[in-house]
Amino acid sequence: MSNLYSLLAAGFPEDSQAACLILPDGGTWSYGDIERASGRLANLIVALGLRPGDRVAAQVEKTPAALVLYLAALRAGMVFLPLNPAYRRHEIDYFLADAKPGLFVCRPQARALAAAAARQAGVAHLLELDDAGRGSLIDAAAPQADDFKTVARRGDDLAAILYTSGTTGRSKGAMLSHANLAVNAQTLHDYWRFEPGDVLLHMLPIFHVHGLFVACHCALLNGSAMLFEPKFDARRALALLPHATVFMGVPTYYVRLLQAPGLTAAAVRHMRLFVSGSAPLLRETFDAFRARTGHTILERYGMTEGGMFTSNPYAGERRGGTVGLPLPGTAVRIVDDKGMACAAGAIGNIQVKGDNVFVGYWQMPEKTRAEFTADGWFKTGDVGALSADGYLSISGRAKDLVISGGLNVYPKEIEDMIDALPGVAESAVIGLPHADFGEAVTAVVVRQQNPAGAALTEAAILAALRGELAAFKLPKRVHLVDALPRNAMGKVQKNVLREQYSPAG
Ligand code: MCA
Ligand code: AMP
Repeated sequence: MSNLYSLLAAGFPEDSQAACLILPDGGTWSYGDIERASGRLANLIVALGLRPGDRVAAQVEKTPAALVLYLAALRAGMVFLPLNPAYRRHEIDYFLADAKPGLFVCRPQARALAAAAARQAGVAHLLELDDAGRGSLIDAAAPQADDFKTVARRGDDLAAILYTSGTTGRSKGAMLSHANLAVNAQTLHDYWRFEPGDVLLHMLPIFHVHGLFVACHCALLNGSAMLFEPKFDARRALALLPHATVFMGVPTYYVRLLQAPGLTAAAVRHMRLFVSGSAPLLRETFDAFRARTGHTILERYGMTEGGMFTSNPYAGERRGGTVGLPLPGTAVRIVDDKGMACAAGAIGNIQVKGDNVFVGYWQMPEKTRAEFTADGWFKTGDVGALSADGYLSISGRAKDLVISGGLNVYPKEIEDMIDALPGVAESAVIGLPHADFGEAVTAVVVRQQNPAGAALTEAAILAALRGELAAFKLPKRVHLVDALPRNAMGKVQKNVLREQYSPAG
């Protein structure tokens, strides 16, 4: 097994001038440009003194250079660590201290914070990449040679670490190997029948599995052009869809597309495939999209800890309300709380196994062991059922997790921060149904019986959290109450809170 980059590059078109990235301003990066630019950056990374296995962290906006940085890290044998630009100092400190990258690439506007965080974590090199794809990273790479011999890697060598927050409040770095990513890329490329001439409309962020691995890997492996947009925008998507054949998005994208008056069958006539994932696609969205466009969205299911596990079929029945069938090479089983297999149709814990399933959590061997069964199945923390004909439906989550607009928010992290505020006795964070984001982060806070408690307001709590947390994690509402509902064991009954505060409730 070789470097994942070599697998991807084997799919690059023969004509190195063929377009790889087409930008909003009409500018184009050819496949040759990608190869040369990633060569220069790989040479720079090596020249800085990083060695294979070292981490390269990036907290940058979505630009061609950001994607090229990922490819360069792969080529040089480094372990890539993408970080959401929305993360604040508190979050970045943790990731840098935990992963100890040799190089951290930040945005110039975040330089002061990044420098302090990098100093504290002992990161040797800090370079900048701005929102136009320029900066000291690019300047430093400019004198480097375009040619770079991609470093050989073994299948189990790490290619990336992606942090997923944890139910305990502490983030875990999911270690993904070259083989994990390669096998999933190839499987999805084949299962979704990528074909010559496909053009991917790419509007997802590239700091998560969906945008970086699922979307980019399929396109690169196919030698396809990507209409590479900085972010999702429904109006812009409608303008670009006539030039694309494949679109991938989280359910919020489909909800917003349906609200746009221009979404008609004619507007998406050339499309071959619409894929949805990262959060549950409501049946009404699935049905409305089909009625309006004639296209049946293909829903799939996966996790940072292994990429995609299941997918509705390309040619067979795409069944609304399900996430389809186990992908080739991935096994899925449903077990009860004692680990016994559930019958078809019965709801239980979803477990998966396959070469795509991650290596473990970075420097957390015990956490890793706890998330696998003795016979090697990964416990997803999702709950669902397999139909007699093999379709998986997800009915809930055993893990305490809110998914808002396709982004994960772990209540424990927010609760810990709220509980630390003066005047707060305790708090519970829940997800409530939300028309746009699917779920909305909501906090229920109990005041202390003292002047600090009496002075607490929703606005004050939100203001205190804003500086500390990525904005997408901020509660959309904070409710102040006298007590939280508890069961006989003393556990907070979040289901009761969800009922009480849900919009329809
Ligand atoms: C932005 N905001 C959000 C979210 N995004 N609030 C809640 N949930 C969100 N997801 C807040 C911002 O902090 C800001 O708040 C305000 O909304 C406007 O920000 P803006 O950036 O303009 O919002 P937007 O452009 O409308 O973004 C919403 C979005 C975006 C398009 C839904 O979040 C998005 O692209 N999500 C996709 C994420 C994704 O790629 N997930 C895949 C993960 P304020 O005004 O207070 O500052 S991979 C995964 O889950 C697995 C492996 C899988 O199966 O794929
Ligand atoms: P992440 O930790 O960002 O990788 O998010 C993974 C989680 O997203 C899974 O464990 C599921 O709870 C959820 N998820 C992903 N795809 C789907 C889907 N199609 N339907 C329901 N939940 C999904």
